[in-house]
Amino acid sequence: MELLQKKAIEVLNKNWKGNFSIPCANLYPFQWFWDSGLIAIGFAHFDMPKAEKEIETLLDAQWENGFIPHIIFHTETDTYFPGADFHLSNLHPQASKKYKSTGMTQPPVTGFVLEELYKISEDKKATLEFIKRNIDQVYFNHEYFYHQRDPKNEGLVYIYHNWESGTDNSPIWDDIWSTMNPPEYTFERRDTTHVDPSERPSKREYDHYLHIIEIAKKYHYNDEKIMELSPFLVQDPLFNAMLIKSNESLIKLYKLIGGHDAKIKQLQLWQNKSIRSFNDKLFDERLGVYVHYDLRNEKSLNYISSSSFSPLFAGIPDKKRAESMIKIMMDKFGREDQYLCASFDPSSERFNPKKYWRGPVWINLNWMLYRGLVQYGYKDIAERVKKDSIEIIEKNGFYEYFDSRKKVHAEENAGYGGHDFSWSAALLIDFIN
Ligand code: 2M8
Repeated sequence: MELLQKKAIEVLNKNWKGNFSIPCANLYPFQWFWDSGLIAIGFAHFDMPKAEKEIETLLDAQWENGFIPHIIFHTETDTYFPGADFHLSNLHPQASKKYKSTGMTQPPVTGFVLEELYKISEDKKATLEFIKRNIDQVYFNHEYFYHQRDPKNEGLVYIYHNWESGTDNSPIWDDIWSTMNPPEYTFERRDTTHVDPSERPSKREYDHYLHIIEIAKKYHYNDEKIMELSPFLVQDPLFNAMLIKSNESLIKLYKLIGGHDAKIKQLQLWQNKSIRSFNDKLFDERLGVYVHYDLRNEKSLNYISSSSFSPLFAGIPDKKRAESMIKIMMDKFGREDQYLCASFDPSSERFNPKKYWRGPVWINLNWMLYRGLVQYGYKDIAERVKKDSIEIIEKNGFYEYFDSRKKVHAEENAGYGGHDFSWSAALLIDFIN
């Protein structure tokens, strides 16, 4: 285990660029929102100044309206498409003047990351000072979500692009692609020069991704216009669970700091409404798990994915519901010949164990699942998730995602996508400490 930890530290230090981290070389050469948060948790175990700097740099790119972008383009490299010249964040009048970025966001992990840093810290006083300096920006980000992304005032925020979900080519989005017919754009993909194309989204999928951005750009990334016109408008259980988990952390941290009653009261109001709506609207009684809701077409997207179980991490289901969800997870995803936890329902015909978010195991989702299972008292299953996560890294290395079928790991390298991947390293460190 010591050797594995040493290697993980090497990966993080290699991907550290002086004031932020890249997810991995070549494939992802900039700073990504939720990667950054999860990477900071890893650094906190052995280099707190880097953990703090990672978060400070992320927050430094916050827009004047509280929005935090999903990619911050710190350099000019053209090894990634679509880059800064495509996204053109400066179209938005309140965009950061200091950094070029995208005009979309990602799962809001920063609140709970601050709490993790505090828990890990051996110098709580100093870490609390760091939190004091930064927490209001995170609060401002939540305010943005509740004011700009919750048109029905339900406490559930929408995402307007699959890249905002973090689960880019999930089979769930296929239902939305079938409602669209974007032009066939001419562009040069860069991801498929770094990674086997069979492990990445298709060209036609990219047409859809670009088309949504073109619409948002046409209206200068104006939230109201996006809400009105984006063909993709989804209430995502993973995204909303991250927001709820982060709300809870902000409440705890503000209490610890003291003197922030108004903010605590507001967070509590958001939190109560969010949890109520989440349970009422996003739970599918027939499937017995949480699902996505397509706000544009007003219908549930009834599929089971690893996002369906992420509400456990945020303490959203009651005990009875949690119990039946975990049973479904074990029946469908937890067979002995499978590693926990595939990113999409292995019994579905849309499942693909090699293709990115269509089936492979992801360490970040496993880490959340592990925490959720521990919180609900499912120690044995939690241990299996942890053991599986460590084992697939030990066997293959710090890949971006891994085949969920155990037999493949016995025969060949079953790690896919980017290699020496930061959050796989960071969360491995957290798993074993
Ligand atoms: C993947 O997404 C990017 C776009 O954001 C891409 O494919 O180019 C996703 O796995 C996302 O969740 C992740 O944050 C990003 C960087 O690791 O890569």
